[in-house]
Amino acid sequence: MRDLLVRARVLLSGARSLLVLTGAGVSAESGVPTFRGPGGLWETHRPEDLATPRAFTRDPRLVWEWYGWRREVVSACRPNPAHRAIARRALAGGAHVVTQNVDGLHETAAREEAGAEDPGRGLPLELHGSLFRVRCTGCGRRSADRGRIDASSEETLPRCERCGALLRPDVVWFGEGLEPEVLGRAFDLARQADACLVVGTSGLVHPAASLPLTASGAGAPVVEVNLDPTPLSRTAAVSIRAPAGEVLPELLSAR
Ligand code: BV8
Ligand code: ZN
Repeated sequence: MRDLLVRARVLLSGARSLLVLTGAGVSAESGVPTFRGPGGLWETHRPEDLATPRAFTRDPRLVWEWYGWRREVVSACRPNPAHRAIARRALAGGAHVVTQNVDGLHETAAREEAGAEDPGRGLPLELHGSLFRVRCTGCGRRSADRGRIDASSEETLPRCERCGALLRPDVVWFGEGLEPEVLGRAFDLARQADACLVVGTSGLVHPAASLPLTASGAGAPVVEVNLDPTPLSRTAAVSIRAPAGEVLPELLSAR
C-alpha cells in the first residue's frame, strides 16, 4: 500500500490541471448511503423505480418521499477528511472537482476550507444536480430548497410559487441528458487534464464514467481510490483499494 501511495503522489503532485472525479464512495464515511454497495440505496429501491422521469410522472409522491428522506439523511452528514483534502487541493489551484454526487458535501467542504476569503472558489461541478435544489415542471424555474418535504399526499407536494406546477428534485435522472454546459465543461476539463484522480465511483454510470477515459486518452495518468475494483481500474496507472477518508489527506497533501 505504501508503495502505491508514493507512486500515486508522484503522479498527482506535479499536476497543473488535475481533474478529480468523485462518486458516492467519497461520501460513504460521512454516513451518506452509496448506491450499489452493501446497504446501498439501490438495495431498497431500484433506480428504474425512482430515479427516472417516468417514475415521477407515475408516482410523484413516492419519488418525493425517497428524495425527501435522502435530503434529511444528508442534511445530518458532514464532509469527511476526503472532501476536505479535495477542497484544499482545489483551493490551492490547478485542480477541478467534478462530482456525480447530489449531497452537496464537496461544496460545504470548499466553503469551510476557503473561510472568509473568496467563498466561491474550489466549488465542484455537479454533474447530476443537487438534493438541495428544486426545479419547476411547468416553468422550469430553479431554486435552492433545503426544507423538509411533506410527501404524505399528492396535495402536500411542493409547488411552484410562480406558476403553481409541481416542483421536482433538480437532479439528473436516468434517461435524462445532463445540462449541456455542465457536460461540456466537464469534458473540457478532462481533455485539458494532465492527471486524473477518481474517487469512490463504481464507474458504471455514463457519461460521467467516460471522463477518466477521456483524460487518459489525452495522456493524463489516472489514479483510482476505491474500495472495490471497477471498469475504470484497468485504465488507472495506480489503483488504491482503501477508504477515501484515510487515503486522500496524505495523497493530496502539499508537503
Ligand atoms: C443519459 C442523480 C442520455 C439522481 C444519477 C440502459 C437503460 C437506461 C439508461 C442507460 C442504459 N444503459 C446506459 C444508460 C445510460 C445511463 C447509465 O449510464 N446507466 C447505467 C446504470 C448503465 N445514463 C443516463 O441515463 C444518464 N443520461 O445517458 O442520457 C440522453 C442524452 C441526451 C438527451 C437525453 C438523454 C444520466 C445518468 C445520471 C443518473 N443520475 N444520480 C440521484 O442521485 O438520485 S446516477 C447515480 O449513480 C448517482 O449520481 C451516483 O453518483 C451515480 C454513480 O454511482 P456511484 O457514484 O459510482 O456510486 P456507487 O454506489 O455505484 O459506487 C460507489 C463506489 O464507491 C463503489 O465502487 C464502492 O466500492 C466505493 N466506495 C464505497 N465506500 C468507499 C468507497 N471508495 C472509497 N472509500 C470509501 N469509503
Ligand atoms: Zn413554475
